[in-house]
Amino acid sequence: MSLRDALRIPASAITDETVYRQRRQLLAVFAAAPALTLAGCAEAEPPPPPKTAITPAQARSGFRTDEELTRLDDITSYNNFYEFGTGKSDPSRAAKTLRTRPWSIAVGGECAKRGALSLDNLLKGLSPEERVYRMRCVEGWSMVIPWLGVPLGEVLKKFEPTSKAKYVAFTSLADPKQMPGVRYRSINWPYREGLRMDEAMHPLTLLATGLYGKPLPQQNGAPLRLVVPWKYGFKGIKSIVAIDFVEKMPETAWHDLQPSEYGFFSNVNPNVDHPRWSQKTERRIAGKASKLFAERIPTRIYNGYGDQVASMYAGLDLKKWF
Ligand SMILES: Nc1nc2c(c(=O)[nH]1)N[C@H]1C(S)=C(S)[C@@H](COP(=O)(O)O)O[C@H]1N2
Ligand SMILES: [Mo]
Repeated sequence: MSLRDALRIPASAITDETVYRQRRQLLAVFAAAPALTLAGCAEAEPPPPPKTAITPAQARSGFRTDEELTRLDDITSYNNFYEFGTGKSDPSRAAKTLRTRPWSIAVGGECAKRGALSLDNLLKGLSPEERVYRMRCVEGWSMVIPWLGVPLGEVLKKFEPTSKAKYVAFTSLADPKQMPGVRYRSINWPYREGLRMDEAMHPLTLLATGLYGKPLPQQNGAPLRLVVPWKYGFKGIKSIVAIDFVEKMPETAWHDLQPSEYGFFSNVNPNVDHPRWSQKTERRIAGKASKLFAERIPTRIYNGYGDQVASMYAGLDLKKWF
């Protein structure tokens, strides 16, 4: 077990039976690792978020858009889901066999009520609502998608996060039996993502259960995936199996792979380029427009959701904390 692997175990995955063994492995790894490696892991923490309050009316103004919807066909056949291959058309073919029932999510870490929860219990008392969000991928394409889902904050509240919960860490399923892509080291599996607590509790952040009025197709992250409309698409982690409240900024799959290209915040920002290409414009995959020849349109800061989210980043240097 590498130091990386040892540190990646979500708190909720550590049961009484395994904790002793894992702690021994962890200690062995720490003992073997040169001091420099450990120092290198501890990246500087960003300044604490400003205390802001968003009114429900303000939030609701982000739930709709008049822009043309992306066709169901494109949403379900042009995907990124590396567990099923790195090609855009791989997931729509290979993910059909992913079993999404029964499904449970382990919720743990800094909260009063930890637990392994079934999907049905997790959503109890919450009826999915439809919200039309723009989604912007770091590769330069974007879609407009009618999602079905529940506000993530409503779900998280039930677990009573403690004052130590500064971030929320998410982990995807990584089952090589069902997910052929997991046999390749394209990503250090499992896929992981994270949000700052205020971002996770923000009313625009959706735990999506479906799209176009139907349950999520497997290739789009069934049965539950994250949708954070003001951030690049890769923050929208799919097929979530663990959620952990944590004190320190959690490691994320793309940052782990390429820290210079993918930051923790990943807010859509035309003024901060990806090191290998500009982020100033995007190609909207919508309506009948062809994917390849759609006109480029200017990308908006926070993907156009500035009214709803900019106050969370007041005073934060967006070039440093990209
Ligand atoms: N588990 C997992 N989640 C993931 C990914 C992935 O490879 N694995 N890809 C991300 C990326 S890069 C994007 S752009 C979106 C794509 O979502 P979509 O296929 O539903 O459009 O999912 C994100 N969530
Ligand atoms: Mo992406």
